[in-house]
Amino acid sequence: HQPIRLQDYAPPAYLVDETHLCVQIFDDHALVEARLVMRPNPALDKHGALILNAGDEVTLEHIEVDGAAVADPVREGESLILPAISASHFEVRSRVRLLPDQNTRLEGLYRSGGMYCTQCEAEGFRQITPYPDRPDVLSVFTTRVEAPSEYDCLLSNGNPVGMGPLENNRHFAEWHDPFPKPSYLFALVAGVLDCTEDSFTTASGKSVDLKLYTEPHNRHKTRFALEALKRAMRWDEQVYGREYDLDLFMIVAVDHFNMGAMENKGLNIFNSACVLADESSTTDGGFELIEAIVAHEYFHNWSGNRVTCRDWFQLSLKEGFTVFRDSEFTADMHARAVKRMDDVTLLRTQQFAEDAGPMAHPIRPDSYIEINNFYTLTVYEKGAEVVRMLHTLLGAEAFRRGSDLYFERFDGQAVTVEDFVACMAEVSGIDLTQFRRWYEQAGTPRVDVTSEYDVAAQTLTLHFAQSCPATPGQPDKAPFHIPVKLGLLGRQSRLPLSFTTEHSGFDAANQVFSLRAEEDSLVLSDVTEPAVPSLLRDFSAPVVCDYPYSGEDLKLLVIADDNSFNRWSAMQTLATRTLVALVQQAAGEADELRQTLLSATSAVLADGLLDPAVKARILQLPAQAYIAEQYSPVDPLQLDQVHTELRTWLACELAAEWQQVLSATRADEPYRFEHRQAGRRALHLCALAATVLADDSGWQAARELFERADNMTEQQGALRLWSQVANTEWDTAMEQFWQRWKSDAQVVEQWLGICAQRPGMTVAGVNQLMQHEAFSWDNPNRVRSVIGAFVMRNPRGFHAADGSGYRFLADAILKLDGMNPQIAARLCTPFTQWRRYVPAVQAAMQAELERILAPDGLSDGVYEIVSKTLQ
Ligand code: HT7
Ligand code: ZN
Repeated sequence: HQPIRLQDYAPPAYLVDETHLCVQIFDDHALVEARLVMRPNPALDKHGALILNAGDEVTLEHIEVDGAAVADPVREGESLILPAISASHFEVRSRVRLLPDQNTRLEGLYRSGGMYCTQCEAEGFRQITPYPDRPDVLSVFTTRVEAPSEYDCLLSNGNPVGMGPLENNRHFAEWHDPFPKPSYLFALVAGVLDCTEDSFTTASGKSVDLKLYTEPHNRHKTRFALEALKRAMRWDEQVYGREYDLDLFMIVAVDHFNMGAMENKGLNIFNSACVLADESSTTDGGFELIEAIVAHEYFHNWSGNRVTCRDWFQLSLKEGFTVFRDSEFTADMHARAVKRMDDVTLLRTQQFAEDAGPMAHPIRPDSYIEINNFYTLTVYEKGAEVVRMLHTLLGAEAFRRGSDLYFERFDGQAVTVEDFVACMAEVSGIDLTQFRRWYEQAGTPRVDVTSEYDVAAQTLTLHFAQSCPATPGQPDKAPFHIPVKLGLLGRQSRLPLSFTTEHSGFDAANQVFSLRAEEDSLVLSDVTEPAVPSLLRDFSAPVVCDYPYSGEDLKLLVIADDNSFNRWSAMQTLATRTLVALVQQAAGEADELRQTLLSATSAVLADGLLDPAVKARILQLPAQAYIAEQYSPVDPLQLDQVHTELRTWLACELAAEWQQVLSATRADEPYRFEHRQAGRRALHLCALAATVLADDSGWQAARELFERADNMTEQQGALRLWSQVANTEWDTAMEQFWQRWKSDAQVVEQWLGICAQRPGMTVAGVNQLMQHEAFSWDNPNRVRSVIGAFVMRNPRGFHAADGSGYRFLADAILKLDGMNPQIAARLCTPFTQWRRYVPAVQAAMQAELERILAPDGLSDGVYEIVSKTLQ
């Protein structure tokens, strides 16, 4: 379990100009022949041994250099070491045997149901053929696929260049990808597939064929993704000036997949759950997610594929930038403020916890044991926030010039985050030296703000102090460059106030203060009345911003802030403070906050002008996971109880108002996925949640909705809410739902999730659920739907006082580690917070962590997380 360090980066000794692959698929094995046209890297004086990566799943049958067989190549771990070569050009040929049917790790070439497919990022290509499997080796690929004729679709990257029959009822297809690419972008698919076709004409008039391949029974679920793809293609042209470059763009849906999707050049491979959709079986959340993922993978064609990463430490270069791009796309397609609330919720509830835990790392980590562990919320979501801050600091126009320069200067190259930031600095003239610390320092910074108002001078002075907690390996942090977007709200007038300031760090046009020092003060003049500051508008930086607001200040922001994101944020702060006071049994304070929360909630419920989607989000209490970050030690069962009690109390106190919302938001038109309708449904489900909580017979409203709804959002929403009241009618409805949907894999996954999250679910119950025909250990979606949902979204079940939830999770991790270590490592997440809990919980979790670490042969992935968690 050796760490790899950024500081040890060395350029590749040899380059690969051409990669010619022949992949032959047989019933019980596959053969891969490779011909690599190589040369020593001209940038280096000395070249040393030729080291290829060869994974443990490949059986080497033959290898030769320029026609001379290498009899006994040295194999050390995943390295295949060949003698140094001085020729200016040379060819390496190899032949290996693979067993795709036995590949349960879903990395390299594997079988998913009736098809063969590949997953190469980050280091899966070495499980296909010996190769310099690193992102800074770019090569032009030509791929021949041979398979039994029944597999009618044989696909790979680029353009098709040949196909035809072979002996023994076999056939072949040949593909050529003219764009040099790293091996992690290689892909191959062979299967009996149905193809839905479409086309797109680029801004410069080129016609691109779009093809979405699925297993035949899923053909009816392809339209939405294709439409989303075309929207994304147009958006990337309009907003970034990026056109698609090949004549063909393909997407394939596969059922067994470790993550959401993969941006292989010209041949994206998707988890079926992240691409297949139709109006009867997909929820509003599902549609939005699919649209975002389709766009994300498409956007990688430039941010990741045409310009790629020099090494895996630079992962956020492509992922942070691409998440920023997909998030802006969604904001433009639907509602900007709502998208911001959803993104910030994810960041605050999960990424902040990661940043405060034992796996905390900068968005550019400086070491890793298993790179798959670093596809994290920090690299993706915080990485996107860092790009967003650049966008805020530069403004849209300069940011676009920076991205144009980046794509133009580095097209066809493998680069670093410094290269990206340097382009942004060059076009804007802004000194981003200090800003680069965002890439280097882990942890969530805090910005503490206080203020004083001088009535006579009409000045409001804001005092800022920034700090950042210590994280593993980084005890002290240097100050960050933090853009704080702000506004003022008059305490009496309840109106936005204008102001002026002389501070050179204040961008008046955008109302953004650049906080660079550890402490700084901003004097705002012409402030005509006492004001409540509205800080960190639109979440202008990924920080915790604290100001000593009174409950009434927060209520004023909730009701009257002209920044709708901050209305939501103020409500989150008010609810968080209330919950923390309740948990800590701070009686007087808790009661006062609770009353203020009640009256703010009532005002929001009565606001007829609010977008229902915004209203639904404002009315949602922050998740328990977020509250658990605010204090320690946490008793998870007590937190769950307090959270439920507060929701119930608000539901009972405002029962009449909720009833009104419930009837006002009933569907009055057939289902369509669009913002206005989705907002209405979200609010309807909020009101239904209150109804179920407030009244013993409230579950009947859930049953009524389940029976009436013409769509999956409301049917599933109703089933989830109704599940809080365990009754036989619910069991019957779940059985009915199962019978209706059991042949739809995506709905079955949702159904399993509802079962696993049901209040009252125990380990015994989950074990029983895992005997159900719908569960399978070798399908990551099913594992996530049952085990993931139970341990991450069922606090009462997972944290059962007898420790059974922790034992269950440790057993699952150990079992999965031998099958699919990536999935096993992801499941370790709930244990990483163990030190935040009360002593009894800590002791029980620690014992399980030690049990996981005990056996020999643990994967790097699980070892890294568990050992760092115990440190
Ligand atoms: N770039 C991809 C990340 C990825 C992945 C995808 C599927 C299976 C395994 C994987 N390992 C890494 C997905 C993305 O961010 O677009
Ligand atoms: Zn990505």
